[in-house]
Amino acid sequence: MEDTIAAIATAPGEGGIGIIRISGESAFDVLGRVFCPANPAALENRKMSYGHIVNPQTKSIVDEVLCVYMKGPKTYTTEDVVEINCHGGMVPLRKTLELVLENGARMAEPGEFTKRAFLNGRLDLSQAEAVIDVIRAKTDKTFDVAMNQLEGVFSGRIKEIRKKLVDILVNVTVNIDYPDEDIEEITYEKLEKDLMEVRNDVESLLASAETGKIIQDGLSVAIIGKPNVGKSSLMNSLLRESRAIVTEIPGTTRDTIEEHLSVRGIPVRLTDTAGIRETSDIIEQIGIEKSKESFNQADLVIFILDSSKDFSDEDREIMELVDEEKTIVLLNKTDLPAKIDESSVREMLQTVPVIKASMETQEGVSEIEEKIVSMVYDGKVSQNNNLIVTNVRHKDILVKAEKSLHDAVSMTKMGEALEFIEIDINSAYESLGEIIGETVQDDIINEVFSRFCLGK
Ligand SMILES: Nc1nc2c(ncn2[C@@H]2O[C@H](COP(=O)(O)OP(=O)(O)OP(=O)(O)O)[C@@H](O)[C@H]2O)c(=O)[nH]1
Ligand SMILES: [Mg+2]
Repeated sequence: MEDTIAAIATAPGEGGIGIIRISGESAFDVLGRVFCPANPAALENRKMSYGHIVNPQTKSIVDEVLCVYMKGPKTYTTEDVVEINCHGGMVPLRKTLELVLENGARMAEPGEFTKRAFLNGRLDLSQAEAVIDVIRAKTDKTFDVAMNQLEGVFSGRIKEIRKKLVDILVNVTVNIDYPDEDIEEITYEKLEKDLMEVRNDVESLLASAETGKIIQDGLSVAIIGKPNVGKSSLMNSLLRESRAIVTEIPGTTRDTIEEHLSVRGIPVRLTDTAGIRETSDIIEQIGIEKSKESFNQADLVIFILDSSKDFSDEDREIMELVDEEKTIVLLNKTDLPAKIDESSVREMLQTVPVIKASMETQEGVSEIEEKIVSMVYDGKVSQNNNLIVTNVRHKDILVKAEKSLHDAVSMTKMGEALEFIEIDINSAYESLGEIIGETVQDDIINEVFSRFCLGK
């Protein structure tokens, strides 16, 4: 039997209301000890009731509240759950929680409510993991993918793949154990075909993992270029607000500026940097060092050139630093008479995309956004697909399963004994079970829930 746990379920700080959640067998008893309903007869399952939290020893009123009691098993944890809506300040919440803890509940650990939902079978492990992703989602896309996982679409796919593996395993095992019986004899051609199908399923999930990582963690984008080309202007355009100082004086931005934004649902960490040039100014020098650091670390670099000026040595020096794989060149200030065009860029950089832009007229801004989006989806994953592997734990397991399937296929091709092939098929099956928590160890479960916040 599980003990009864309690925690503040709302975010710390001030708010209209703050909620204390209690879950466990004695949740209702605990409530009964500290809650005085205005109308005791109205205290019903799943109905809000109004009243006061009262200290049973001193009889003093702690807070004026609304409470709801939800009888299990159709609750978040599947246990009996109570929620007390207090005034949303730290003092009423802390005092009420203290009283609840003195009257039969213990403090919940981070993620313990969701852990119970998992242990009691209401959510599988990947659904439980999605809860925290839903809470932390910063953009619509991240949220959609997490919701999809919470709803069980991802687990459903894993279960389908495991079902195929079970069918194969049954067939293999029967042929190992009763080779002389009158059963359908397994052919290596059929086995190979079946295994390949499962392997393709696993591979197509894995193919989404790179996109998934960006959807989860965000794409880091650095804007670089020599002074005065319009880097800060681009940052402001992408943010649609005047965040960075823009002046006609070269060297305006002296420190890197980082902002978070959503580009069509993709979380982006955007860094505006100090213009790179030779300078004796010590502050600017440090800023330039930081610029170089941030463009080394960025997933995508937007390198801006001023198209109204001739190429300078400064432009050339930066060009030499550029990694073509992750760079977009922006020819800015196209509203002014042109001194350089795409062909000038091509002399040094053959393969990078070049976009013509003007921060004065906003030309090219949406093209940059499209470029960012297409880099993230990269032809492997379609934009409206929400079945995407975003969790590193899942990805590692899929890699492991893919390896076992690869080995099983190779052995089948070589006509090895079924006993050996069975071992690999079985280990792929077991690995995939770790994703949904069917074959998972306690320490992994504990690690998963330790990432959660208190009260969830
Ligand atoms: N005509 C024109 N002017 C622009 C354009 N983009 C930026 N500017 C102007 O160019 C000047 C420099 O712009 P910033 O955005 O501050 O340039 P920066 O690259 O951040 O400069 P530093 O911070 O000094 O490295 C400002 O006066 C801008 O108004 C453009 O597309 N067309
Ligand atoms: Mg600037």
